[in-house]
Amino acid sequence: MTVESTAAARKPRRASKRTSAAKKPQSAEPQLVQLLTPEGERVEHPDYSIDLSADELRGLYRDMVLTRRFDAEATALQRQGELGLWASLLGQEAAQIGSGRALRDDDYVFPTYREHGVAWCRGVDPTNLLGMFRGVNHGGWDPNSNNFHLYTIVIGSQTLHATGYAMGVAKDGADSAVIAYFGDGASSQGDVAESFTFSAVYNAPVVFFCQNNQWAISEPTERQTRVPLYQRAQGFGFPGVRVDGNDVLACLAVTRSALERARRGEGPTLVEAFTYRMGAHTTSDDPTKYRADEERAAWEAKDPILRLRAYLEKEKFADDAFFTALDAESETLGKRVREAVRAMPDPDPMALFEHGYADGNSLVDEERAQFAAYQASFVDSAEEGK
Ligand SMILES: Cc1ncc(C[n+]2csc(CCOP(=O)(O)OP(=O)(O)O)c2C)c(N)n1
Ligand SMILES: [Mg+2]
Repeated sequence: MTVESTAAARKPRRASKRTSAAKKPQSAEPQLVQLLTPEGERVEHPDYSIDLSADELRGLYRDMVLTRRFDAEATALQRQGELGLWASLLGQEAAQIGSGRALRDDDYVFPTYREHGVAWCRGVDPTNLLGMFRGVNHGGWDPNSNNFHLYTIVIGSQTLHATGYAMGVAKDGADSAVIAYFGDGASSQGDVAESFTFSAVYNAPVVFFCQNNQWAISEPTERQTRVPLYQRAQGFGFPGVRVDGNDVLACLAVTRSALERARRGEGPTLVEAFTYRMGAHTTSDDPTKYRADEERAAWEAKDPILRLRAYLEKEKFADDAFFTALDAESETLGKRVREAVRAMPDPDPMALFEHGYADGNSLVDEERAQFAAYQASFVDSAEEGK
């Protein structure tokens, strides 16, 4: 190696045209489907309309407020050492409640690890979401009771599960639909591309709901794609649409339309919900290390809950008594979750080996025996000390 090349190698790497993430050209920024502006003004969209009663609108608001309260409680519980980890959905309430409320009971959901709002819509008790994060169970709910699959941490893999399930639904001749949630980062996974291919060619009744929350831990969306994510669908032969992910009405309308399309046997749709992760990736992450405060502030102005509240107040769809009662309900929920988590019994350590294989497995049997011996070694030393 020459002196020059060594010196060059030591220089800090400057972003070059080749390595830097290209700034997206303005023309590549498409219009979002929006039915409620950040200021809480109702607007119409030529392809998506929605007509909800005041009661239904208050219902969506209540769902978002209680989900945010639950999420805040879980974050606090992690900080108090009651949970090992928590992945907050702060900022993504509209994307999750809008899409979650578009579903029918017989539809099936394949979530990631952040879909607490969708779980809420499915009727999964929020306390059940916390067992895995406390480390006392492997999941915490029966997926088939609410047609809500267990949380999936292997990024993107649930899109394949959803596609396979949807192909099965079609073979059964049912008119249910399937929805797979995933993130902007997951869109780079091979599994997601494979699920797009399979669902397209088999015309599977599945909706791919991508919450583009702008970040995959510390990687911005510019590192995942050169085109708006929803445009990926075109190359696979099915429609894609970008919706304002902080607008619960638009998320509901767009998801409903995609689900209806799936039910009619017209195949998959990609919905890109353009939103923002207001909090950290998980409680183990510190976003101040990689993103600017101004960015978060800009998104705070588009808060999904505040904009629906502004609309409810302006149209007099909700009064003070409603908001006060909801505050009280939120506190009751927080308290219930806190107490339930603290009361969760520690599992038998040997339960770790259960549920991996229906019919057992020799490797797991070996590991179980090793772990049993290890556990027993503690008992022995305690006995010896007596
Ligand atoms: C296959 C795989 N690779 C890497 C990881 C580590 N990991 C956990 S979350 C995450 C980022 C996911 O980002 P995104 O899909 O945008 O979802 P978000 O967390 O923003 O909701 C990564 C890389 C993982 N869990 N699984
Ligand atoms: Mg993301």
